[in-house]
Amino acid sequence: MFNCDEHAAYSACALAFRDRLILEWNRTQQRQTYADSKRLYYLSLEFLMGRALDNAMLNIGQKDVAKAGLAELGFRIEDIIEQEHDAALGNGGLGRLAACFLDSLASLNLPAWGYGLRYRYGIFKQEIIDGYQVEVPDYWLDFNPWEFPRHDVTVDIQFYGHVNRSQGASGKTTAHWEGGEMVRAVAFDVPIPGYATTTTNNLRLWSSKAASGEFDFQKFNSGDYESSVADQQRAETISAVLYPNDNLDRGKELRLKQQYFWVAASLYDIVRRFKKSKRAWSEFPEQVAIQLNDTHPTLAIVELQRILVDLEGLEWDDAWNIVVNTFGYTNHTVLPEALEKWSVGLFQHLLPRHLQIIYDINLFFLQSVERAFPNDRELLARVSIIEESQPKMVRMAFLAIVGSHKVNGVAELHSDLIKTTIFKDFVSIFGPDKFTNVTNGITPRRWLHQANPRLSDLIASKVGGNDFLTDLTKLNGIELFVNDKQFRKEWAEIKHANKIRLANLIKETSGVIVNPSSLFDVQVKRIHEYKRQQLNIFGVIHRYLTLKAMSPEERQKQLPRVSIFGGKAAPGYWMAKQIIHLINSVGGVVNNDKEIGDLLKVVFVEDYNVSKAEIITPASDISEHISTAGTEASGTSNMKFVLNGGLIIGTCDGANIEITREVGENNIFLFGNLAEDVEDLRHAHTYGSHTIDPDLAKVFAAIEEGMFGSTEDFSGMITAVRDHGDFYLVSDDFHSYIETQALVDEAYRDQEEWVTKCITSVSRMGFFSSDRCISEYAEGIWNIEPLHVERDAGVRKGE
Ligand code: GLS
Repeated sequence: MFNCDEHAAYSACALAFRDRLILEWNRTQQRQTYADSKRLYYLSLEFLMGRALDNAMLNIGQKDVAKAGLAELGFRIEDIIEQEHDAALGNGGLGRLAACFLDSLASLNLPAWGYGLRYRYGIFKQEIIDGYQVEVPDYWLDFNPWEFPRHDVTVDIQFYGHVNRSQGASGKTTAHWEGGEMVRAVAFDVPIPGYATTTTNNLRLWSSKAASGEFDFQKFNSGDYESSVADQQRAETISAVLYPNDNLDRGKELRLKQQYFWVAASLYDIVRRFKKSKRAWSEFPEQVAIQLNDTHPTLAIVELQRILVDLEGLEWDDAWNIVVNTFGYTNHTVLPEALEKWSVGLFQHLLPRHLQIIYDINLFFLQSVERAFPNDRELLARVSIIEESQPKMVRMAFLAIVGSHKVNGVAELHSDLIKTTIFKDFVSIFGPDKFTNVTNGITPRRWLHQANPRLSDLIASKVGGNDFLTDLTKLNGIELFVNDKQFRKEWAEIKHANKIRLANLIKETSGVIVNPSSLFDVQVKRIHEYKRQQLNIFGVIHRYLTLKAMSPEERQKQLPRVSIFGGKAAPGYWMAKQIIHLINSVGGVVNNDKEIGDLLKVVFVEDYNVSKAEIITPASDISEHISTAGTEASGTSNMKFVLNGGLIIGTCDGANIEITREVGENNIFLFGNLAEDVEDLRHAHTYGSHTIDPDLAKVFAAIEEGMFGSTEDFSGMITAVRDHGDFYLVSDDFHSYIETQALVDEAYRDQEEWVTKCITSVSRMGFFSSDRCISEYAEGIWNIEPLHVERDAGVRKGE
């Protein structure tokens, strides 16, 4: 008999759903073209989508049917879902936000496309070998039923070359970008189904290949085998790999090539679509909104100006008006090491015409500043798009601000910080209205309904069905049941079952056995000094030393805790890799200490990704969002954890602040110094005396005595705090962190009160839906409206 294994069953199931998606995708595109209303284009170098099948089944509303069908064939749907490889075209929060936005855009019936790159290799797979991170390539395209190659949609993209000028009959000079080399962009379309709607939007990912055809037969035939494929390989390199850095710009030429390749192909596509409407160019911003997800796509501003002026013959000022009214820019970080700058020399070489246009944009901008603020040369130097350094650099964030009509941060504190620090001068120049805040959100479909189906069902049973999934403010309906015994019992049972599910994953992947009745303390996110996993692991060591110093009787009174870590370090980020190594080394000692037993376990979950987040998030009791105040722009996993009935220990940073405002101060464990004090503390570290917290000093002593293996391995982490100015304020916040962790223990002992806190918090999380967030963008920045869908009944605009 034909052997249908789990992978074959997955393929069959995926292909069946994909058929359905493609039908709706076609209808949606037809509807949008027919309605001819304004569209949003979301340009992002990262889309961290995760798996598609479960999401497609749930959004279409046919998961039960699939489950029954698979069961008839002898399969469990969970096993089939697990066959799918994560689409991991992103590093962390920024890429996952883009994925949540696509879900909301479709669910809200908004006419929108995503544009990105189809990397052959997504974010690397992380293996932990002897406690160290090892990176393994993520070749995810072996079988991907969720993309449609569009060999009919290609664009040739130019690089290098030189600029000539010619004078037309009218006397007007035109620039011509000539020579250089061409690379072909091929479109791959990924359908994005909305929840409980037939709207299926498009995510278009570009793949690179040689423009000159497959490979050079002439060279091949004359025996020059290697160079016959060299062109092809060089072209394919552009979309080969995702840069694995989060919050870090390394200024590599290939990265700039990726950026131009992607924005040029996307703009060509967008302009081609607009031109079909035969409207006047002045109407472009009424038809097209383009959102820049961070500065990565900023070249789109320059490219559109080039298209309008060089290719379409518009006057500079008319073109620039169109450009500015089309673009919006979202800033996702204030960290200086993440703010993109490209050397003028590299620009000159790779994109000579674009550099000229940037110079002109800068000239006109500085002239306008000079008019408004005469004789302030320092201001001109500070805001110039060109940094007069050695070498000269193009400041991409400044270019993005000057070329956009709105600039937004991603949480209130962050939006305030950009206005008062890195972009302060631009607020004086453009006025405060250009700068706004749109606090991030998450899609409750994936992050509650899909990841935590039992909790989602329990909530639905109390708030009158699944409508809360499209209007998350309806969650407040469960506050009425906070004292309902049966409801509370089911609530606690669900959390426990989720913890058992995670305990099983931990056992399978790391061999460590954890007790699901312990307090599960989770910190999963990219490993970064500013996110302070080092503070967490130092705290864990402090706990271990404290337990060891206790009498056995006293020890037995302590609350058992499992400290769970997960996250990738950028391959070149040495300190982050040291942190991973320390966590694993501490685990190796603590987990095998018979005296300690279940009182403390330390686990590092290998290869943290979206699918693992779907298991980890619903299982946490407390999660850690403990960045140095003022460094984490928003954070989004903080929202996911609270939505899934876990509490937070965190600093007054990013969206933690708004979460506190919503859930109430009694339902969150805040600690540490405030953003406004950070600068003074850093200054004091450098210029005053810097004493280390005594409890932290004991932790350092234990590490230096070799309690967790070779001390050399961890010396960098210690000296960063003790000798190199403690930039991330680990010592300053240590005491407050330890004390607050003790409060967490105390609170968890009172399970009745704990459950009350959790239910109350969930009921107040409505604000953090990405639907709210996208609606704010749609109204305040994009000016787009939903296209209401009634199957087979045409289109209603507006409402
Ligand atoms: C980030 C920020 O670091 C996060 O705080 C934020 O939640 C996310 C989405 O806005 O963007 N910026 C970045 O470069 N990577 C991120 O995750």
